[in-house]
Amino acid sequence: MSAEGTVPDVDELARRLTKATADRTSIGRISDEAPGFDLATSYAVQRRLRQSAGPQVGWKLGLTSRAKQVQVGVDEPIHGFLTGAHALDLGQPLDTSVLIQPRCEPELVFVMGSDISGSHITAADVLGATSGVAVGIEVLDSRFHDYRFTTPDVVADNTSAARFVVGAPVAVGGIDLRLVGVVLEKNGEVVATASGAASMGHPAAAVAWLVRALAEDDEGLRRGDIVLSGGLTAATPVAAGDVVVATVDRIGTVSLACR
Ligand code: 0L1
Ligand code: MG
Repeated sequence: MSAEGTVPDVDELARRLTKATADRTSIGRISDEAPGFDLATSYAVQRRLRQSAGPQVGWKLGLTSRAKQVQVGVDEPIHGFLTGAHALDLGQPLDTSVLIQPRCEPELVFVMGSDISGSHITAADVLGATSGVAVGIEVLDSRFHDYRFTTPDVVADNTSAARFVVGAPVAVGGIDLRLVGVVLEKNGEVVATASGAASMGHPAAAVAWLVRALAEDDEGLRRGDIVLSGGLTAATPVAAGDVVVATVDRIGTVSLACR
């Protein structure tokens, strides 16, 4: 970055975030150095990270629930990408030693059964294009000190994405995703609860928001993509030895052991 307040260099910022991940060392907010750092530039940084991130397996929404927005002090939804390197298999432990400050949150995960794109997509369209919905646990790991960031900071940091695990998908027909109960447990204790409506009123509405946002870049969802539709509760910090369990009524249960 050149002088204070000037538009940051996209390549330099992508390098800085990549290094923070590799070094397992958090960094200061970009927005503190460059008040002119805006959302368009931050999504450009994220696109640069995506170019070198390996095969993409899907997308994620962030900050779609009030609980999440309050936790990090950012009050608008954002989106990021997921690659195979982010994925943990069922039963695979989370290696916390390669992360900076991991947190876990429960997600409803959409598995797309057909391509969907466009700037007028609704929740009903999303449900029609969905082959199944699963319970997921997302592991976040902000590359910024203490999860302190503005919207452009966290967008550039690919919405704090680090790892995720997804359970077996079930067909959505007949299940009102607004009403499903969500329980997040850590080491046998309930740490947070929610219902599906926590994510923008309906998790499919959150995915529709994503599709409309992607349309601005002439992108969309493809058959087989998975979409993390947004953390339904505040995220809980985890360390080696912890076991996190996410349960969603009528959808299933997923657990994640941390070592
Ligand atoms: O997936 C999310 O909701 C996280 C978005 C980024 C905010 C955070 O790190 O909690
Ligand atoms: Mg999330």
